Amino acid sequence: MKTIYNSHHGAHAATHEFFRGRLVPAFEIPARADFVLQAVTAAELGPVLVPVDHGLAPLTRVHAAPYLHFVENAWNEWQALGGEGDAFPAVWPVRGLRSDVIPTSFAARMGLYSMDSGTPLTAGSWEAAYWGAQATLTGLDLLLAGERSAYVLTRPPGHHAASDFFGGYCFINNAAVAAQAALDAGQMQSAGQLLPTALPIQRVAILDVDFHHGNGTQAIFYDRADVFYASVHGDPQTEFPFFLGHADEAGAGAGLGFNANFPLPAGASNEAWFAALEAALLRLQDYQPDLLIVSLGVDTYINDPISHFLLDLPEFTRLGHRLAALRLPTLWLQEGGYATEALGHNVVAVLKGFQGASA
Ligand code: Q9C
Ligand code: ZN
Repeated sequence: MKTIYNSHHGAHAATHEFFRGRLVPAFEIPARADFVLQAVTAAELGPVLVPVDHGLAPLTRVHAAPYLHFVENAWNEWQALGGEGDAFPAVWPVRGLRSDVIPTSFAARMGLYSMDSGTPLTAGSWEAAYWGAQATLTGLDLLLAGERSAYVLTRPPGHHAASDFFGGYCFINNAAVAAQAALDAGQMQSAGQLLPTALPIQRVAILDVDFHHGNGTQAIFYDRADVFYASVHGDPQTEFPFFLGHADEAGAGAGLGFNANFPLPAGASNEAWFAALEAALLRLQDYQPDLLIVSLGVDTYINDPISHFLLDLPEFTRLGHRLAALRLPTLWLQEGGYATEALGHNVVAVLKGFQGASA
């Protein structure tokens, strides 16, 4: 399996984040990807490639242009204002306040385009997130050319980012960018505008196994039938992102029936986790997707510092093995996982489990 490594990830390097209203050392740090790269290399998973630039257009297919423009320029705005250290939002247009008039104030726009104060905006946030999306698109290209799977090693993660806001450490929703680009490639193919590739894609499934619900991914495709989203995650009653991810969120309009959430209580057993995964996979197989995108968060790990599931190496291997049995072209995207030193071993266990079972 090839790895596409976002070699720009280190540009996004926060020292601190707000956690329950206090500044604490950041969890989503460059060392995460460094440890994964080390483990992928040591395990000889396969060649490691760098991203090819596909430009901004594929990002604008799932993100609002004014939002992308804001994130791209936010650090310069913050610097021009004399901002010291990383930038954080502190005020949001919640119920009854207006979000149709866009204030000129930088602080106000930080709030308008975000969902939480736990996501520091740093000097290189845009660079890292932009190249993460490019790494994702480069991985998709490999699948479109007929490869069985590819792993995108990137940070910051993506699944909490919605069309027009960042949050949960995420700026660009890589899973959404990939799903949309795959459908767009399928469209061009049926219109005869592209050389036929191995895969004509009309239906994409996103399976999100990160500990946290992927509110951004769900929201982007909520009213659509061409992307099925399924997630197993900590119950939003007690876990971030709190305000989305309940079991009754089934999709809306044309998308009704194409969203499936499987929340589990904090501390859920591995047996319960795999039972939820099976329920998600039943739905996913019913959908008969042409392509599988996995939002691979390994913050389900028993020793993760901010999450509360109990998976360990054998369970990660089992996950990879199980997903191989779906026999689908599979794009793996790195999302969360904050037990930094174990991160690489956990990811490699999943991917080796997949590869072993695919061989
Ligand atoms: N004040 C991912 O795993 N932090 N994001 C909660 C509560 C948010 C995790 C802080 C955790 C986001 C991709
Ligand atoms: Zn997570």
